[in-house]
Amino acid sequence: MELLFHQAIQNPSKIAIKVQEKSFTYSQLIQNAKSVAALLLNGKADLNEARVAFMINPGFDYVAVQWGIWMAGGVAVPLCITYPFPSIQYVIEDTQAELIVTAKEYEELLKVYSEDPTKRFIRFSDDSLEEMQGDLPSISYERGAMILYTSGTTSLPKGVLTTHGTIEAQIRTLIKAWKWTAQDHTICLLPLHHVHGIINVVSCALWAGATVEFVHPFDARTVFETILSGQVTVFMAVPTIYFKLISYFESESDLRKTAITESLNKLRLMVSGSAALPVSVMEKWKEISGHYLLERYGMTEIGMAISNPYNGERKAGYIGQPLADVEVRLVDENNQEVKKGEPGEIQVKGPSVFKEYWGKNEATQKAFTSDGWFMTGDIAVIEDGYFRILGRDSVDIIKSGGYKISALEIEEVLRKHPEIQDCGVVGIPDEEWGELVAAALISAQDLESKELNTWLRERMPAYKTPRRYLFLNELPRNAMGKVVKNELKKLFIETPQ
Ligand code: MCA
Ligand code: AMP
Repeated sequence: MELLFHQAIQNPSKIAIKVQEKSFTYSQLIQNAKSVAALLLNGKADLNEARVAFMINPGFDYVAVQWGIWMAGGVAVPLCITYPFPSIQYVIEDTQAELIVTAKEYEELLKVYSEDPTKRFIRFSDDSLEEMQGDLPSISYERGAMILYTSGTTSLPKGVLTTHGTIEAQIRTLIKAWKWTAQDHTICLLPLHHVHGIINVVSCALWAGATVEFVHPFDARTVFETILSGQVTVFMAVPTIYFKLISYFESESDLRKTAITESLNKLRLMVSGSAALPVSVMEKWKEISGHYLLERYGMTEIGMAISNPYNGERKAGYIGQPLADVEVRLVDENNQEVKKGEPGEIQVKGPSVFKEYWGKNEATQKAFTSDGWFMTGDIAVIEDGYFRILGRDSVDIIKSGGYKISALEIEEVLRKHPEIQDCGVVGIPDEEWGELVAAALISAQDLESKELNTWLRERMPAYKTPRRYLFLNELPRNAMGKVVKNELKKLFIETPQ
């Protein structure tokens, strides 16, 4: 990642990060990152890929700590700031994090680790950060750099390990495709425990010497206020955010609408991804902003792989064409390339593909073909040279608000509830969220959904908690006794709320 810092060093007095009224230059960022590295190294020459879990709000300190970990040779493990303790504990234990860095706000939540002699617990505040200088290790591309957690077809989330080389390849591809420059100014409103916020927004902007303005937590009014200030050039979000922005825009006065439209018009690029962009949202956004949203496709394991063009036609309902340096193919169930115009699974190869699922050799092996293609599980077709997603090969993966959620993970938690005998979780289509998590329950008595949600939120993140419940006497099953998820989906859709 030395090149990431190198670009930053070239623009020392330029504003790298803005958070509300505060601005931070590249030289402050580099200095603080070096001091964090020295603090983490604590006299050692190299962290040698020790996992460093950190829980810090999006902003200057977050980036300084992430860069500090990379400079010191550690593996960055960003903790989601809205997770309840059991979800955090899973990540810390699964990564066997040796160092834990926390902002003041999360000290209480993580305090059990301050008493753990096997871990170094660091209460982070930049006031306590002395200007430290020290030798930094030189780090080769193949070394591990980051672990991000993703839900899949197993009940427990998997850690996706990327190397310095992977991350650099992911950034370089996007810098080139979307023409990032030092003149850019972007807004970061996405969570920073996923690729979309970390790589596409923050890392690309800082690699290019641009400015990242943090708007956190997401709030439509603040987003429009920031855009109205006239500096923003690039904007990236998930479809749910565009949906929310449209709703807010429609509630504004005509005068405000005109002003917002004028300032949106001045941006050079607006991107949507992480979930399918409904054509209706794309069309409405075009009316409001004058922009054809650039829709692209990616995954935690591969970064971005397919994108509509920067110049050229952006097709509604399509994810575009393979990005430079990313090999993409569509295959049938025997891993044979499909004929022209036929649907197949998207498989990806190239330097931006992750190294392994952390500590899960079998899962890693299963995720790749014998000749090294990563199997995404997404089914697509190519029409007139553009890829169109048709669906996924697993009904157990749900995309809601851009978050990937495993139905199996939720079922496992629900089954621990003393009143629940059995359950089945599915995703049902929803205009705003893409899909909503819905749970069918078999219980001794009908449970209050409010109480159930309170119980669940102590055990899983809010965005994974079911939005709809259905109490049944039995679950629809096939002859083998397996729950038929498509039947369950139909039941939800047919049952009035
Ligand atoms: C929150 N709520 C939800 C969800 N999230 N309901 C259904 N589905 C969800 N996913 C509920 C909350 O529980 C709450 O309900 C109410 O909505 C408001 O919650 P809040 O947290 O305030 O919502 P928000 O701040 O408006 O959040 C919406 C959001 C957020 C900003 C769209 O979901 C978000 O940041 N999504 C982006 C996720 C992301 O970055 N994905 C990229 C993954 P109540 O009021 O009852 O409490 S990386 C990836 O996918 C690949 C690499 C790629 O291609 O990018
Ligand atoms: P994640 O594991 O959170 O990185 O989510 C990756 C998944 O998001 C992909 O496998 C796709 O199923 C989905 N995805 C990402 N971008 C798009 C898109 N533009 N259209 C449809 N699905 C998408």
